[in-house]
This record gives sequence, C-alpha cells and structure tokens, in this order.
Amino acid sequence: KIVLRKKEEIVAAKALVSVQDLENSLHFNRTPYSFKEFLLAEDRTGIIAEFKRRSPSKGLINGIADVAEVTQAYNAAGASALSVLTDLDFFGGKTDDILAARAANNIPILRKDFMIDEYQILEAKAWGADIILLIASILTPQQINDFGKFAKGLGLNVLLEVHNLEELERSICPNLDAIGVNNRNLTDFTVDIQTSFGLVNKIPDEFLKISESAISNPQTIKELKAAGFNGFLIGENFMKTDNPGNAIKEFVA
Ligand code: IGP
Repeated sequence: KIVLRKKEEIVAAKALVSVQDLENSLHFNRTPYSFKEFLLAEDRTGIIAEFKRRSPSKGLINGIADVAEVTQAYNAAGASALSVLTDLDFFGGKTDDILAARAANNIPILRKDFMIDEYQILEAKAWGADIILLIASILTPQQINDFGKFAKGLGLNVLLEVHNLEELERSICPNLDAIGVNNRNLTDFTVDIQTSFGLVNKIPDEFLKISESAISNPQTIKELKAAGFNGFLIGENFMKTDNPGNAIKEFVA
C-alpha cells in the first residue's frame, strides 16, 4: 500500500519539477559528506539522530519541534549524521525539512524515505542530502544493485536496511556503504533489539554496521558497539520529548 501511493506521488512530483530542474538546483553539485568519516570520527557519537513528527506505529510524536533548531542541537550534541523524512502522510515530513536541516548543519543527512525510483535519488541530491536508504523488504536485489550504483555515481552514500538474514543475504551487493539492521518489523511494528545482535556477525566487515530503531538508553549503545556496530539510528526516544535537543544532550552525557 505504501509503495503504490508513492508511485503516484512520484509521477506528480516529476510533472512539477523535471530532472533538469533538479540538476540545476542549489545543492546538486555539492560533494556529499562521507558517512564513514563522520560515523568513525573520534569527536562524534555514532548516533544518527532522526527528526520525525509522526510515525505509522505511534501516530503523532511531536507536532511543534522546529527542524533547524532540533537538528542543530543534535549536531551540537555529537550526532554523526541526521536522519530526515519528507513523507507527509506517514511521517509528517516535507521537502523543506531536508533543505532546512542542510542549511543549518555541516554533517551528513540521510533522506530516510522509501526509495523506489531513481527520481527520488536525484531529489535527495538536489535537496542537499548525503545518504539514501534502500529497504530490502520492498526492493528486488536488482533494484538495490541499480539504485545503489546510481546513487554512488552521484557521490551519495548508500544505506541498505534489512530485518532478517534472508533479506541480508539476497540484497548484499558492492554498491552499498552501510548496512542497517532495523529492530522494528515493518509488517507488524513489533520491536526487538536482539534482531541487531543476531545479525551483526553476518554483515561483512567492508560495510559500516548500523542498528536502527527502538534504542532508548545509552547502555544499549555500549552493548551494540561491543557487538560491532558503528552507528545507531534513534528517533522516537528524542522526538517524543518536549525538547529533543536536550534529550540527546542528556543521552550522550
Ligand atoms: C528510528 P526509532 O524507534 O528510534 O524512532 O527508530 C528509525 O530507525 C525508524 O524511524 C526507521 C523506520 C524505517 C521507520 C528505520 N527504518 C523504515 C519506517 C520505515
């Protein structure tokens, strides 16, 4: 269902903003930041801090937070990257959120939307994002390979998201920088942090290893690090508070 309605949205977007328009836009020719460099930097935490107003599983999470203010605070607290969603219906996001986060920050930004078309990858570049997300459960191995190659050709970093061994094994290809294990099952929204511990040793060492979702305390990060993870994608734990910037500051203290 998510994918079908997205296809219509992409057709509509293309009619308004051509590929040529995207290629002529402000950020299209900038060199994206290296995800690896910021994830492994000594003075950064490995946290990929997410800005989202709502989610399919929780509904409204935060209706008042300002994207520039929050992402700047995430950055100041040592986030290695920012995760920003532009999907309106499911996550309450908009295109301008990535543009606003880009204008306010000099660290990598992940466009964390469901990518199903090359056009969205061009949008990500045009809006100033540095990393795109490919979700194994909704893409064929061929699509993952092709979209990965296309994104890397534009200088973008590619994060593949998997939820189980079967997805990992069928999707792995050279056109990826990082592999994320989503602790949330996207079919029934249940979460289990053991998903990460169970899969970490199956991810080849040439890829950065990210644990995604349901991380709510610093002790879990220590354990994930010890198990071999380089990155930790955290959204709700910060966004559900009145002051997400303060929440990350206390979390990393
Ligand atoms: C963040 P959380 O539980 O900290 O808010 O999770 C992120 O991992 C989550 O938003 C996410 C996601 C997804 C949501 C990761 N991949 C794919 C929807 C679809």
